[in-house]
Amino acid sequence: MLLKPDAVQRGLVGEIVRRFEDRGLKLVAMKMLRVSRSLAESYYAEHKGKAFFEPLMAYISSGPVVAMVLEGDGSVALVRTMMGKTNAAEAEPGTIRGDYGLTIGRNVIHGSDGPESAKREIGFFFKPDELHEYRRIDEAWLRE
Ligand code: D4T
Repeated sequence: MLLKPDAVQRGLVGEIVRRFEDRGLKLVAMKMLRVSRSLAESYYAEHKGKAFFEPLMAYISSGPVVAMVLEGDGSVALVRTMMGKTNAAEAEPGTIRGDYGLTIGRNVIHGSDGPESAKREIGFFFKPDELHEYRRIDEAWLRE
């Protein structure tokens, strides 16, 4: 997941991380960094040539972001449900974008859309030894 520059600028990092922690997802890596133009182009390569590509490049590299890796049962789908629709204007209240976003171009957060993209995206931001293996003390109480 990536907390985009607007999440950082608007002081939403703690609130968003809290939602995932409260839900029971395990935080296994976290880093603040500035996304370079070349990293942004690789990350969003599938969108190159589209009308929103240049504004997206400018936005994502406009300030620091927070990258993180969350682990848990069905975490990819769960995170996407909690984020809400890509276009924040259509996101349901109660979702992150539905509570904190107003438009598609400032939609606060990114989450991988599947295990393969998660693997690829984790590789952009983290070395293998930056992913931590540990047990949360409440793990026994999160599932039957
Ligand atoms: P992110 O990457 O933010 O999780 O978005 P999604 O994975 O849900 O959506 P996406 O790849 O389709 O879009 C990537 C990114 O581009 C912005 N965007 C997208 C935009 O500014 N205008 C648009 O019309 C679209 C389709 C928002 C997210």
